[in-house]
Amino acid sequence: MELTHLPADAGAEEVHAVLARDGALVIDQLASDQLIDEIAAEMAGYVDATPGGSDDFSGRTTKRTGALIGRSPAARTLVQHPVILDVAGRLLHQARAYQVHLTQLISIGGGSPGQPIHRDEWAFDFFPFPSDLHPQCNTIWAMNDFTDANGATRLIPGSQDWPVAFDHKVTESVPAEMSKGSCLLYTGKVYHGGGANTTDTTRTGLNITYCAAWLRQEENQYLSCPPEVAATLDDDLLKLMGYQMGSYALGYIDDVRDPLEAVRGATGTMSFGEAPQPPDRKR
Ligand SMILES: O=C(O)CCC(=O)C(=O)O
Ligand SMILES: [Fe+2]
Repeated sequence: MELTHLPADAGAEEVHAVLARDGALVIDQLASDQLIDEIAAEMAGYVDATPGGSDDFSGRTTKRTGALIGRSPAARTLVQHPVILDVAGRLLHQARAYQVHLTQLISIGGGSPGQPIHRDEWAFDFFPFPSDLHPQCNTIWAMNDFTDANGATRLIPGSQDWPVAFDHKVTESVPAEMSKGSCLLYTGKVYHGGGANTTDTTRTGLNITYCAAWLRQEENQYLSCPPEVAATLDDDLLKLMGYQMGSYALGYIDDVRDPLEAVRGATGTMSFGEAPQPPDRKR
């Protein structure tokens, strides 16, 4: 199955429908070159200082540079992209709230081998989520053109319902070739992996992922973004980072205060809010 591409003006309903059907799609040129260049400039020093990965899965010649919310004001625009958030809300609708899971520039160096084909939701300690329960919604924004040769992310569209298997072959997958500024969306269930980079230049993608707010985040947002920077962020972004209740009783501070009070000071709202209702899982 080929990967569907939608234009930048596609609405959240259409994007979500393709994502639910295929497990992945590309929205072409959703971000401007200028915004991508700003993020690259803000992150350049951090990328230079990032070592390669420590194992074959993360990639020994692949750099993973995180903490984008604290380090790159321009990246916050992508973290809060309204269509992406709308789509994430639709995919993760069974949870009361969702949150940022990780922010990471993935720089696959020239000559890097391909990453093993995997599911991102395996990060939750391989918990066997039901096939109709989505814990995670993912994006990779192309910081430069993604080609088959330079390590475009490879995916197996339609594989989101397949049984668990650790030996899928790269030959089963297709490359998410896309131009700079395009956004690959994929669920936590679809089989995929970073492609082999057979060129001598680096392929860079900005991986921004979201998960149900009752799960642990892959990138610890409270510790990755210094408190003095967090104090400058708007409430919506702070909530998205996890300064919100993850469910009726998840995430309060001390005397059952809303976690946003850790940044804003007393707001007078009790964190528990409404007593819990039996869940309507809408499965
Ligand atoms: O960099 C990519 O294209 C994909 C990386 C990936 O899938 C991962 O690290 O989980
Ligand atoms: Fe992945």
